[in-house]
Amino acid sequence: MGVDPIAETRLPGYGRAITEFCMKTFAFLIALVATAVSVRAGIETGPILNPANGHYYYLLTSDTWTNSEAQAVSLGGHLVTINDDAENAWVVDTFAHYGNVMRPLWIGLTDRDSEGVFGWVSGQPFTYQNWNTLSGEPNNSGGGGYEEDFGYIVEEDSGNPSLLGTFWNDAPEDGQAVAHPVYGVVEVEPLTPEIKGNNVCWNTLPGFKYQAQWKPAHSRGPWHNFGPVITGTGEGFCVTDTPRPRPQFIYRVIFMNEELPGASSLSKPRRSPLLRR
Ligand SMILES: [Ca+2]
Ligand SMILES: [Ca+2]
Ligand SMILES: [Ca+2]
Repeated sequence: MGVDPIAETRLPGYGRAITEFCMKTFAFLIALVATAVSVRAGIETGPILNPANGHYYYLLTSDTWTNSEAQAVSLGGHLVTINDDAENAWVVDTFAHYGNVMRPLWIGLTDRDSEGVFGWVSGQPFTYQNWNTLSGEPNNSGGGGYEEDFGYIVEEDSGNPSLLGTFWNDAPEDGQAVAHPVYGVVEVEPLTPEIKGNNVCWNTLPGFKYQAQWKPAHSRGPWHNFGPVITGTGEGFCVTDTPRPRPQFIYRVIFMNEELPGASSLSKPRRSPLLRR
């Protein structure tokens, strides 16, 4: 006795082979899932309104610059374009210590296409700069023999006395050699409608409510709604069959919900630039 009869019926190595097959299959599936979810960074918080420019911002989970930009595009924007000191300060104040975590922040700045020629991934002109010149940034090197083609805002305490918080540094796209994990900041300009044929189209944000309006270009009269109130899905949306120009109508899109995150400072519905045919 003492012998397990079931064990005796097994072929030698059979159970191990099954186990190995299952583990390899499982590992393969895990790898597939990991590949699928690693394409985009996640969303840590947002959207948050910057009252100074009417743009909305998201803080992403720590990820590569490329995966962070992929999420930014899916949200209808890009990694943030810093246009001036005020926007740099607002981004730092809002996100660099979010949740009491010290965070270096990816911005939409890269020289991946042409070494040393930095530009905004949004396509906006590169005018304002805030490089950490004390350490010679952008230097394309952390001394590790790798390229540094992606810009980030340095955290308050980088551990390097010549690399100061709120200034910019260039880093490899995985953030290697940056002292802390790097988090993407997304900027979305929610109200940039266009006229396409007889349609007015714009990029919507999830959960935001919009109303398209028109009036004659030279009228002091009221705005008229056309089309229904739209609840954003994150996709582009078009209101069809705009009123025809006789002689000329103008159009705009307004936010309908004042309960938007961070929107309490708005005293009246936010509206888009006027569109003219
Ligand atoms: Ca900006
Ligand atoms: Ca570079
Ligand atoms: Ca650098």
